[in-house]
Amino acid sequence: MTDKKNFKIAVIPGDGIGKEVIQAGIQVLDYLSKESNGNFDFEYDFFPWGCEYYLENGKMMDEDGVERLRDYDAIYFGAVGFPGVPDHVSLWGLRIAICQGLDQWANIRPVEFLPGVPRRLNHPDVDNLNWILVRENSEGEYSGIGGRNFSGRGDGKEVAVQTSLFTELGCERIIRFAFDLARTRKRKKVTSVTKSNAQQYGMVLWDEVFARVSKEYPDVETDQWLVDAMAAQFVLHPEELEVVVASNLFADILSDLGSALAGSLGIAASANLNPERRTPSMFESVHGSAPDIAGQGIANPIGTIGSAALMLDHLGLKEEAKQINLAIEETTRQGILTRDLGGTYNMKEITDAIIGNLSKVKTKA
Ligand code: GGG
Repeated sequence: MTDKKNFKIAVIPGDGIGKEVIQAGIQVLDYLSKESNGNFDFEYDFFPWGCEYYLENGKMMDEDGVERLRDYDAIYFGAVGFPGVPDHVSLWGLRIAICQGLDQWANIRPVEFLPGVPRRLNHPDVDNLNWILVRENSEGEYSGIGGRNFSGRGDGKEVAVQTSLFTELGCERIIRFAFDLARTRKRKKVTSVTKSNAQQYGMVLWDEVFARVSKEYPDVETDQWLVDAMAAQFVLHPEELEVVVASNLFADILSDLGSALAGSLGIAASANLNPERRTPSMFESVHGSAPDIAGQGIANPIGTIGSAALMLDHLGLKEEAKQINLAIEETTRQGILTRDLGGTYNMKEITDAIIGNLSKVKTKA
């Protein structure tokens, strides 16, 4: 365990079900800190940023928001996006502003097949599947470079340019991260995903960097796929997947596919990491704000609680991180499931069950 005992966490519930699931995650964190008998605790500062904040203040977060987050040990994030604010405004004004502003360049998104969850995937070894997506989180298709021409070409003749940015440094650091991660896994394998037949500049650079870096990891198996074929591989041969590294957009799409195959987007956790630890990392479920079910108390908290486990692991509380994951598994094994997984339980019931299972699984963690 880490020497540090008091962790300062910036909490950004954000929008929609983000506000609900983040409370479930905090309940789990508080339970663990209480049970630690003073070994560690969490001090939370809540930030009201999000779409409501935008409607009142004309901005998704304060101007100095990124700077104010710098001194925290971690950021715990709910979700962003709500009707009334254009999605590109809310996403760029909050999540991307933080990820890019704090150089959280590695986004990891484990795909976990939990026991007791009805799978969408028909695979003989479905119970033993799990893999991890490594998403480049600072550039690629999310470079934000481009523009629209409003110069009066006439109706129906507007032009928009959206440029992807691939730098050798950006490619190298994420590819190296994926190889280092693969070395910690049972099967040491990295799959690189691009579309370099069609994207002949940036993604060819990515491929070249992948080939160069892979030479330094002779103990790690490699393969390379085009993103369309990789989408099919997720369904047809998921047993071949271990660590999958891809650009910002491609890994975002593939992680939704992976978690849907495992049962639901509601169970997918993620971490936006600054691996050098120069800045705080941010932990959030993969799912968005789900306005259609917001405020009803029926959202699945597993993705957000699983993200708390990734946060504890990052903070050095490895046993407690494992304990959370085992408690989640135990809960789904017992058939305690939200509606997205075919169950009838609400968010509070699932959260209480996970907390109830934390002590049960403690000795196994
Ligand atoms: N909790 C994740 C979340 O709110 N995601 C909203 C979203 O649209 N994200 C887009 C992205 O991650 O690229």
